[in-house]
Amino acid sequence: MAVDIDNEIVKVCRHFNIKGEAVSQSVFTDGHINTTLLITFDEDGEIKKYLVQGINTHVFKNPEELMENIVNVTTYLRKKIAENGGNPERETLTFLKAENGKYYFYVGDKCWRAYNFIDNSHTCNKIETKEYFENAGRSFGNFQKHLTDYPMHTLHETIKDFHHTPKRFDNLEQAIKTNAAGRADSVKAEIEFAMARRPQAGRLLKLYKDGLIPLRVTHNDTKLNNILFDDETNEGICVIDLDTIMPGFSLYDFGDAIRFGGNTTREDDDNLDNVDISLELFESYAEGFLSACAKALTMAEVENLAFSAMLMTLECGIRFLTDYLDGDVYFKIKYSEHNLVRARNQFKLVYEIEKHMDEMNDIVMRIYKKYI
Ligand code: ADP
Ligand code: GN1
Ligand code: MG
Repeated sequence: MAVDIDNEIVKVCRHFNIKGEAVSQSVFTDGHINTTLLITFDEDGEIKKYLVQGINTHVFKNPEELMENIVNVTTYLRKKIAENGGNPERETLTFLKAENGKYYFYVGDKCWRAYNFIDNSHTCNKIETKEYFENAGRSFGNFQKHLTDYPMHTLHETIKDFHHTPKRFDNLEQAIKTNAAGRADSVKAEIEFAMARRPQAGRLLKLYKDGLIPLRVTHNDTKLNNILFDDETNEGICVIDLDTIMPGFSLYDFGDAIRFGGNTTREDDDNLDNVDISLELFESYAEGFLSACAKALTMAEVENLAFSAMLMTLECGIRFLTDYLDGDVYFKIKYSEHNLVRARNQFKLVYEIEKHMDEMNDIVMRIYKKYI
């Protein structure tokens, strides 16, 4: 969406040594967390585009550690991409150093970063064709593969216990008790739906404790609009939104991608009749993902891919519901019931995934056997 040029944003750009005359500006409204602007400069006749992002410091409390993770990982990825004959300028993010020598800069209490805009690319909020989703699976599978040998212990935990589902249940319980926005009585059915599934929340953590699934370097926010697709080929070219790269389970990344992209409708469609799991899309993503990394997975990981789709959807629903109870302090909303609509949508999807769990497991096993 084009907006007038905001001189305050131009001033932010100057702190990142961006030169020239600002000629246009627009906003990306896809993300629920950061404030993302595209700003174009004319530098002596050469048009240059930059992404300038206001980091949400309510969510990411330590920008120093956040940017250390991201810069180290993108530097590492750049090498890997080049070694594999790819184009690092287009296939990973390149962050700009600010005048203070850091990759972020405070203007007042607002924290900013700037990076390359990847042109001739687009994001998707809803799958158009199943090939798209297979491409997305391949992108996230390759992302994980590229980071297999990354020194995991050097990563900071940018959001503590991000996918710790049992703790997400604890947070929900706390939000019900506190009832900050006075909404608890109006969501009894949603609370009951979630709480009935609490016994399943610790399953992946138990598998980890039993040594059956390993910690890996994971993205942790694998929604479809966190991949840039090439305008010409529709191939996934670049994985973006790297704020939550942390040690995690491969199943988090798989499940979260299905949660968003495997839904037959948008995450915030308020017509629950539209919400269903598309087995066709599930199969496409599993195909792309397993073609990239099947050999690296343990059997317990493979056996829980379908389950992870249920768990990550449940967890996200719980987070939306918790935020609704807290008075919408975490996710950006466009209207007052937005988080409730999102939570209901996710819970309907959980219900559908549960119904189709056996079929989803069969699909996984069939594809897995092709790649080992
Ligand atoms: P959030 O954490 O709020 O989701 P993102 O980093 O995902 O923020 O950015 C929001 C949106 O901005 C993305 O979904 C995408 O549409 C667009 N975007 C982000 N980075 C780039 C980039 N380097 N090139 C082109 N578009 C981008
Ligand atoms: C947020 O930043 P964005 O919009 O890509 C959230 C994810 C949720 C998602 C739900 C850091 O993702 O965890 O799954 O919304 N990111 C953070 O759409 O909390
Ligand atoms: Mg995003």
